[in-house]
Amino acid sequence: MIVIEQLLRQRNLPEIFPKSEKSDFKLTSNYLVERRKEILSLLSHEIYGTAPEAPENVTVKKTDASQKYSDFAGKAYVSDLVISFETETGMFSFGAVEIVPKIKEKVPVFVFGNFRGDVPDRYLPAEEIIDNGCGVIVFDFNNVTADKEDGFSSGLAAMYDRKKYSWGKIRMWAWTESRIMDYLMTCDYADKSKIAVVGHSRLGKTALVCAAYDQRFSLACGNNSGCAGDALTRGKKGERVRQITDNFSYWFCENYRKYRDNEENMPFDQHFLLAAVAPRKIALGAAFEDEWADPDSQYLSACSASEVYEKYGFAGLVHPDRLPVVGDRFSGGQICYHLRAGKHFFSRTDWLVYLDEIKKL
Ligand code: GTR
Repeated sequence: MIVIEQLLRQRNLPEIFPKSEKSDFKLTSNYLVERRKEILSLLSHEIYGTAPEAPENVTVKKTDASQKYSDFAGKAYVSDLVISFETETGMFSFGAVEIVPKIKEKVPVFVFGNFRGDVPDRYLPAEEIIDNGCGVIVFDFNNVTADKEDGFSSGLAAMYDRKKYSWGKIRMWAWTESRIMDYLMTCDYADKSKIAVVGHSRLGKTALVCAAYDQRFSLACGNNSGCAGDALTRGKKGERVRQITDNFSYWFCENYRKYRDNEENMPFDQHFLLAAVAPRKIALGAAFEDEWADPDSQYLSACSASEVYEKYGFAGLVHPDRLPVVGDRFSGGQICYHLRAGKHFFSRTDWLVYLDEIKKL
């Protein structure tokens, strides 16, 4: 791996396992568990913010919605869900749509934060998901808290004191996906060992953050997640900490701003986020024309996080000694990376990869 090793050296990344510990590294599961906790607290402190404890009870009101949307030629149960839980200042509820194929076996399920509540949607090929024997619970992230700078006054953001929890909105959406997981744990139709979290772009960042903190997810699919998602920040092209915090500072905790034009001083990089998902599966989608996200930096992040998977005794990203080209799909290990042609978008091509990966669990 001469080429890739050299490219990684140029990025000057912080080590997931600091040197002193590495030299007399003992492969104890306890060490890996402790290091994951340290990485998560670093990510909470420096980028995504801290979140409240999970609520004790999550209740769900379910109503048939097969007429409202479609039941896809009678192939699926489609329901509106209202998901509720107690917060520090009262009850909070948000809506989602559940689509479950009418088959006898337990099914793999995607938790999907989307930009809209439409079913199907240009980012949600619902019938194809059903035909692949999978279920999906989709929600409009604006129903949780608005995707705008509003002084944390909308939805879930308004329910908690931000002096107590430093979470930005990415962490809020991710935390909400865990509330959907709370519900899924009670569903007979769901194969609990095959639950994935998936999202595109800002919601791809969210999906990775969700799976990093919540080990009940067996697969995290980050589509075109880029800056503050899967892509390495050091040496990144396109969007960097300055741009993302200029436009979307409310996605993060305050501390992230310290790294504007100062990325070399970050005590982490985005491979730490992937490391916190290990040894569970990750599927990363990149698009050739998506220079803002930077497909090479997405790929190198996966290469570098592979070290952690190896410590757990698995292969991470199985890849050749070169940068990716259009059409590449590396899915031989626990990390899958694909680079498709075209622009920043959540396309059917991407979904077909994630469907393969969930079915392989
Ligand atoms: C962009 C943002 C990216 C990405 C994208 C999206 O404007 O700079 O980080 O999240 O939005 O969510 O579509």
